[in-house]
Amino acid sequence: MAPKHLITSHRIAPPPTSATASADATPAMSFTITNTLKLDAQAELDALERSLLAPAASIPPKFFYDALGSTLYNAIVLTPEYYPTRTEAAIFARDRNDIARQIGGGKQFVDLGSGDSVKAELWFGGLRPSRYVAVDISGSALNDALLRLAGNPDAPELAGLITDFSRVLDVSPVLRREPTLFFYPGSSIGNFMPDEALWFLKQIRAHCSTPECGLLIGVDTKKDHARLDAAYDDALGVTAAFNLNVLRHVNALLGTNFDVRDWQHRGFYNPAMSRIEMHLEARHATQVRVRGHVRHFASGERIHTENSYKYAPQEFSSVLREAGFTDPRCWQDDAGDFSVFYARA
Ligand code: AVI
Repeated sequence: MAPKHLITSHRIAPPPTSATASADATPAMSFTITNTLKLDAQAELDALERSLLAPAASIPPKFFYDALGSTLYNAIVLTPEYYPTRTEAAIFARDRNDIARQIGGGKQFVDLGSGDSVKAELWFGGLRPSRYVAVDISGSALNDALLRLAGNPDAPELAGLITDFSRVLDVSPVLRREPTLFFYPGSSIGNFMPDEALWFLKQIRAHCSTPECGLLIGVDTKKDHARLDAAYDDALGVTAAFNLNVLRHVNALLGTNFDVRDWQHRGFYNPAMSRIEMHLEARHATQVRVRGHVRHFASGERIHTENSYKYAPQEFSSVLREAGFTDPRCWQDDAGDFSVFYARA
């Protein structure tokens, strides 16, 4: 049980459904948000400093997502080149009934990285979850999403957990020991190194308290290299802006003096590693103040900002089995550009 001060409760009345309905006519809905985010800000900044001063400089991808970075990410998914989000949505739309039959109705629905909860909400009709648990690092996104869902008369019981599961996944403070569907769409599993991805899946499996529990997950596939390159280096330069914006965010957090104009975006598929790599490359020799240090960058030197691993369907089925899941089922679009898996505990 989380300490009391980490829990906030909301009790709201959904908006009237017609001009004549009054708030009294509709039952109030309430939800609880638990916060276990032990964000040690100083330790995070110390680690960021070390990664910038390392011989092979890097910036962890979580620093992409300040307000502008999140807006740019929402724009990336609209570019013609970035196929994963719309392809996953098309698979869900086409195969929703079949997938829902495999999962079975009435389960607790745990949404890992819930964001605006829009993807999850589309499953409420077919799955009739017993309750919906939104899990996200952003308290404001989670609060906004649950307030919106509380106005949906078809929404199940609602709960939220603010936590950073990129290191350790612990949803036990909000989980009930009952059949549970874990939902991890969007191919974010690809942003983990393969050993971390396996560890993350094992942690989900460890939260499965009954054999009726399972995982529904979206995974990007290997494909033509030119298409992969284009998806992470779009013609409009949206992904470039998203990548470069991390320097502005780091300046704000750490007081560094990166000049965005000194850097250029590099995003390409590395077939030997089965991953997209994103880097920021110095356009010319430059130096940057990092707290009390000066970091010299040679012309062409790179800062590694993200990996996005791609998995063939058979490969990812094996990873799911290795993590302790059974009977993985896979749905793909006709071109095989994206995979959706459901695997039972
Ligand atoms: C969040 N994640 C699944 C995206 C991806 O495709 O790896 C992040 C991204 N980076 C650049 N474009 C999209």
